[in-house]
This record gives sequence, structure tokens and C-alpha cells, in this order.
Amino acid sequence: MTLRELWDEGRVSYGAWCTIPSSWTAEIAARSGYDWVCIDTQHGLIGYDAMLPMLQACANGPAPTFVRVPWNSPPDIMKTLDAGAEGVIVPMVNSAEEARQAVGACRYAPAGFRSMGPTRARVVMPDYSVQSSGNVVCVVMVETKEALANLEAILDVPGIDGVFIGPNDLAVSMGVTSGYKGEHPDHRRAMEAVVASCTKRNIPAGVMCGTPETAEQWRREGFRFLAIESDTRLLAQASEAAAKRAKELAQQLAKQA
Ligand code: 3PY
Ligand code: MG
Repeated sequence: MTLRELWDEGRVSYGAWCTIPSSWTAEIAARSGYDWVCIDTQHGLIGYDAMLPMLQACANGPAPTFVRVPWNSPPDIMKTLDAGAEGVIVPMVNSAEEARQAVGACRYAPAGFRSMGPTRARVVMPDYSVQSSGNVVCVVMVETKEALANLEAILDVPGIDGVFIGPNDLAVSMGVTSGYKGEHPDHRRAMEAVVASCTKRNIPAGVMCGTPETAEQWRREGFRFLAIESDTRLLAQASEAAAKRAKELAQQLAKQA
């Protein structure tokens, strides 16, 4: 299934988040039962040269792939799409003008201003054409006070396929403590307001969740695409828990002796 097909189905979907620069961990993510994978080249440790084999590895699995680009910069977006990403998540989109820039970088003229040179995209996408650049899924991130203030204008921009909330940046911008559940009431209210506006316009809203339980909380609020947790944190949590448990077991035995 392509990312565009998944998007057009409009169902709730769950995503894996890759931050480790490895085609192997990306392949695991793409084969773990998620509906989509995001290769994070903003805060992940992944550069362009590592992203390419990760896209290739994900293509072996059933889950279509987003790339979170480093910034709302047309060169980053266009080069990522040329490598065959089916969709981009664009950080820090704070105004209608910035949203138009993100969408425009994804589409060829007349809908946008993407430059023509789809090196890998043309090879791996059988129906690739100038017209099919509309199939690229363009998700903009709302994660600042400024973006909250400009939300309706951002949502008015044609070609926005989804809005993804970054709870951490949003909390920093609001001057409140961060928490994926929206532990601070102002933070939670802001996230609820975003999903309510998106739902009214039938624009899917997504969010980084941290745990399946938090994903379920936000699904009930109307969020439709839910990133569960990054590979780094999943590995760190499982690794720390295993080391702790091994030592606890040894201590229990020592006490009994
Ligand atoms: C944020 O929380 O700011 C993100 O970008 C996603 O975790
Ligand atoms: Mg962020």
C-alpha cells in the first residue's frame, strides 16, 4: 500500500519513528506491524546518506514511509522527495505563508514550485509523473504558540494533507512542562483545540505519543495518526529494564543465601 492510499482511506493509523541511522533498524520498524514509518532527519541521528538505504530497507516491508525533513526548507524537502520518500513531515510551520512554502516544495507547477529531478522516485514509483507529485503526502507540524494563533489560516492552505503536533516544542513555546499526555492543562487544551479544528475540516491530526496508552488517549480525542515511540527510546527502555531486572534477580538470590 502506498502512503497516499493509506491517507485516502482516512482510518486511524499507528507509526514507528526511526532516529537510529541504520537500514537494519528501519527494516525492523517497517516489519513490526505499524501502518507507517517515519525516518526522522530533524532530531534523529540520520543524515541524507543514511536516509537513502533506510528508505530502501523500508520498501521491503509493508508499511509506507514518511521522512521528517530537517526544516521547512525547499531544498531539504525536494531532495528528500527525489530520494523516493512518499511523504514529508515538515517541522515548525508557523504561518499560512510557511505552510504554502511546505506544500509548494512538494508539488510541481502549477500547484507548486518543486524542481524536476526525481532521481530515485522515478525509478521506484511505477506511475511517477509530474502530475503524480500530488500523491506526495505533505504533513505540517504545529508546535509553537505562533502556529496555534495562525492555525485556521494554516489549515486554509490547499494541499495540506495533515497536521502533526510536536508536544515537546509546543510545551517549550508555551513555557509549560512537556508531557505527551498533556499533563499541563494549558498544553492539553492547546492540543485538543488543534485536533478539534482539524476534525471540523476533515484534515487528519497526528501526534507523538510515547506509549500505546497515550496513543489511545489521543485517538479518543480524534487524533488519526499516532506515532508511538522512537527506536532510540524503545531500545533504551528495554535495555535499561533488562539490565535492572538481571541485577535485581542476582540481589534477591544473594539475600536468600
Ligand atoms: C516535538 O515534540 O516537538 C516533536 O517534534 C515530536 O516529538
Ligand atoms: Mg518538535
